[in-house]
Amino acid sequence: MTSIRTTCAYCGVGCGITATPTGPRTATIRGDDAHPANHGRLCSKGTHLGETIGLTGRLLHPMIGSRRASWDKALDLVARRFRETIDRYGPDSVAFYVSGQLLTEDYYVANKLMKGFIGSANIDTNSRLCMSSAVAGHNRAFGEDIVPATYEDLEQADLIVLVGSNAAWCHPIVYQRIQAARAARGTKLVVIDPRRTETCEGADLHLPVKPGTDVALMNGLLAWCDRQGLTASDHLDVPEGFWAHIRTGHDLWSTARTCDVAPALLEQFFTLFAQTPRTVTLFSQGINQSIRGTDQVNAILNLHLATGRIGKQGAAPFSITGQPNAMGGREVGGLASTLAAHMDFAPDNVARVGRFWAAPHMATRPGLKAVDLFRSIDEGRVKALWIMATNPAVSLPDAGRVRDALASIPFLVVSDIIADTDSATHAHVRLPAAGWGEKDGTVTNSDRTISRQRPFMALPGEARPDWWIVKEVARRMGWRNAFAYDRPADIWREHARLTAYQNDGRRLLDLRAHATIGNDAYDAMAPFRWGGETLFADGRYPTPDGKARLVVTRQMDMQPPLRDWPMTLNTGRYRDQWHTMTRTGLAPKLARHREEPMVDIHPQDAAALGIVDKGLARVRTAQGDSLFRVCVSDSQRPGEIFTPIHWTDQISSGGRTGLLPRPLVDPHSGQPGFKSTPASIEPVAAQWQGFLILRGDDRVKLPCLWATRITVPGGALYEVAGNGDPARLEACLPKGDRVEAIDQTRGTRRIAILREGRLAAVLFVTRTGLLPARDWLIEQLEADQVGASVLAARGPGNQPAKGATICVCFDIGLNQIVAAIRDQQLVDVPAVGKALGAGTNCGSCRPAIANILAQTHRETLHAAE
Ligand SMILES: Nc1nc2c(c(=O)[nH]1)N[C@H]1C(S)=C(S)[C@@H](COP(=O)(O)OP(=O)(O)OC[C@H]3O[C@@H](n4cnc5c(=O)[nH]c(N)nc54)[C@H](O)[C@@H]3O)O[C@H]1N2
Ligand SMILES: Nc1nc2c(c(=O)[nH]1)N[C@H]1C(S)=C(S)[C@@H](COP(=O)(O)OP(=O)(O)OC[C@H]3O[C@@H](n4cnc5c(=O)[nH]c(N)nc54)[C@H](O)[C@@H]3O)O[C@H]1N2
Ligand code: SF4
Ligand SMILES: [Mo]
Repeated sequence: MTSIRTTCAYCGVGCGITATPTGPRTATIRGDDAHPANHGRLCSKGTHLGETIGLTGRLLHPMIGSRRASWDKALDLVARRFRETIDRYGPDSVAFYVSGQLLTEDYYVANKLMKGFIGSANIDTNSRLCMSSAVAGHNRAFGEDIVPATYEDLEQADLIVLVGSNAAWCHPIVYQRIQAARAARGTKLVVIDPRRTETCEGADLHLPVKPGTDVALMNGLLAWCDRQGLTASDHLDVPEGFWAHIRTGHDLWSTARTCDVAPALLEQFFTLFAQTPRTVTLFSQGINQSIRGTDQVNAILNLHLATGRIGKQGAAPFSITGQPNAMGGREVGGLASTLAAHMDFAPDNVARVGRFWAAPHMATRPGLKAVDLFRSIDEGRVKALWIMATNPAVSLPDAGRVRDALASIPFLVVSDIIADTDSATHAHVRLPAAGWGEKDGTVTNSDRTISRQRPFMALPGEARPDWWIVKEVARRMGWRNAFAYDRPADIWREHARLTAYQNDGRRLLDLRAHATIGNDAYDAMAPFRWGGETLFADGRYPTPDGKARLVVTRQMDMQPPLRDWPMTLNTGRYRDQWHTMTRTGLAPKLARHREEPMVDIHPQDAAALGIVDKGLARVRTAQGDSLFRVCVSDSQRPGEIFTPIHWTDQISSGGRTGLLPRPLVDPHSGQPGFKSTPASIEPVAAQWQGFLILRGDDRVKLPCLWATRITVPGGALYEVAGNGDPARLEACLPKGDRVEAIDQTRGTRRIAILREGRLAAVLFVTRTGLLPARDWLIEQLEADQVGASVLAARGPGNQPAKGATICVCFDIGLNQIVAAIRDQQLVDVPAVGKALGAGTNCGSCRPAIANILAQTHRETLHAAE
């Protein structure tokens, strides 16, 4: 079979992939050597994309309620209900909520329909939760939403600062490029994050700042540079009082106190920064997801502008984007606060875009931003909503209220690739979208590189591309000619023409070279970067006077912890899962790195509250509460806890992080402050613990306190815990020959269900005893001839348990790595690679291995003393 070049489905690094189909729904996935983002490398998620392209859980037909419907019926219904709602209540009574996981072409069509034809700007995107503070910050400073940096800058910089970014897990290939640059030329790396993440492993400095103090830090650093005579105002518009503000109260000691880091550590960072003009500062959600996110962004941009670290190779501020097409969405103007093609709602822009689209009903002002949008449903103002490629019932703050809103809205449409998501459950109409490997179009990555996503599989069932679905609804609403697209290339050309339309150099986003691209050239399009290599090299910015603008940013006062909510809840990502797990959750290999949603807590806090490692704890906030498995870890600061965003009602009875954050947003961007919510935490006792391994894809709801599901080869593993009689779990066991073993003294019960010599299920529960490792039992799902001896839970060789999976590619567990380090006296990551293979393929686990090495060596030393 021929190989197809495409782009990874996941993060904004935008790695090129070569996919070679090996059957109708299988493919070999490799990194594309020729792609400028990754030069052939892929992280653990990209490497294992092949495990997620089967049809498990797919939505394959349009559904009206719980009944299958034809496309005609479903599209007619959507068009009719939107039309009726608009006729009755006006254009602002309807809304779209879209996603950075749409392709640029999909996004363009949805944006055009809402803003030019329906006549409302009520189209917002999950990028509101992700990039909107960066967008607002760029607009304030540069006059346009421009990311000036490129990945090549990472190879030319002498200092790289990561602020609020766990790149080792979230942008792994960027992180590997940074590590390669360090190895090649000694580039220094500083990480600023309240948590000691794997990204900090091997960094030159880690500043564990108090959350929400990044403005103080950046202003303190700017004051330091100013005192050293390193600042200048060329090409800058400096607001009155800017320097007076920076020169007051931003001394090293005050800054150290505000940020709660040691003055000596801060001084080391400031000195290094001052000495190193070629600096790239990468920032991500630790900066954006704050109720002062936009000011935090501008504090970073101020620093780079005023110290001349911009417009030069190896010196730039670098907002790294989350989703594969977060940037493409910004380019078409898919946020409620932007219009189209990097234009805002200024009257001449509205007129210009209106002319270009020949639009009958132009929106003239910004629409509702995500959090307000869902609140407006509650208030009865938005009555029809269409959600595409996002799962707000999980991912919005105060998600409990969002679910209520979704359950109450008069008309809800969801376009997704998966049939049952927490959001789709409430839909009146579900539309089956084409997924990765089937869809066709373009994406823009973090460094402005536009790449093609190309199909290498046929559309399954009746799935259709998102652009097709939207244009069919638009045509049924009466706008046939304006939405007469036959293929993505038609849309791409129109988008390119709009970026160039009456532009006259005012907007840097200008794709005029693509305005007349042929269909074949579009198909063959190689990755290219718009805007050139070193933006702003000439010192000119897309503002009216051509100058960049410094913005006065003030550190907000930090409130002391509240009596009822003494902890601060921080939320974020795991290395091997993607958001709400609708896709990564299908891959057995990706499941084993973190099998359950955990709350990380500092040992002091755990001890004070009676919380134990691997026990259960309930996290509460004013919005809601959820259960988590406990991970006691000194990588947390005291008083701060961390939970992952990935788990949903579909796979777990707890771990629902989305229920917890407050719906407070940044005043400029509307981005929620996901990274810090006042919270409390308490231990939860369970009388018994256990696990259930089930053959097949089916999902069961287990009647107990704690149940979380992961996919394993051939079936699923549920971890369970509860109170009362565990026997009620047995009702969930499939039929078959039952064997069981009971140990009364420990309260242990082991049950296996066998069918035709194969394992259908095993259930182990215990009140006081230990549970065996799951690995061997899981392997038995794929074995022939399983007998009653399966209850022993181990094979003849008595292999030791592997422990949590560290290296996904070679399936190597923590215990194996520790044993090898001890037995073979391994000293570094390459040595572990040589001994076990671990870390020698995708490399995502190399920071973890470095961490294990350091810890094992510390423990060995300790034991020797
Ligand atoms: N594995 C994986 N990778 C992903 C994703 C995924 O779901 N899984 N999602 C993608 C998407 S859409 C996004 S947006 C990116 C997000 O990528 P990141 O932003 O790197 O990831 P997060 O885990 O959300 O948060 C980053 C860090 O911010 C820190 N932080 C919290 N508060 C503060 C603060 O006040 N100051 C500072 N300086 N730091 C703080 C947190 O402790 C956390 O370690 O990842 C992308 N890549
Ligand atoms: N507490 C907390 N909450 C957060 C964050 C945080 O750090 N903390 N981070 C926020 C951020 S940065 C982000 S980006 C969001 C992400 O949150 P979401 O966007 O809600 O998460 P996903 O799971 O990526 O949802 C994508 C959905 O689209 C579907 N899908 C995949 N491909 C396609 C396609 O081609 N077409 C269609 N129509 N559907 C498709 C998937 O099955 C899935 O249901 O979460 C935000 N929420
Ligand atoms: S870093 Fe990983 S998830 Fe991100 S684009 Fe590359 S392979 Fe995909
Ligand atoms: Mo994101």
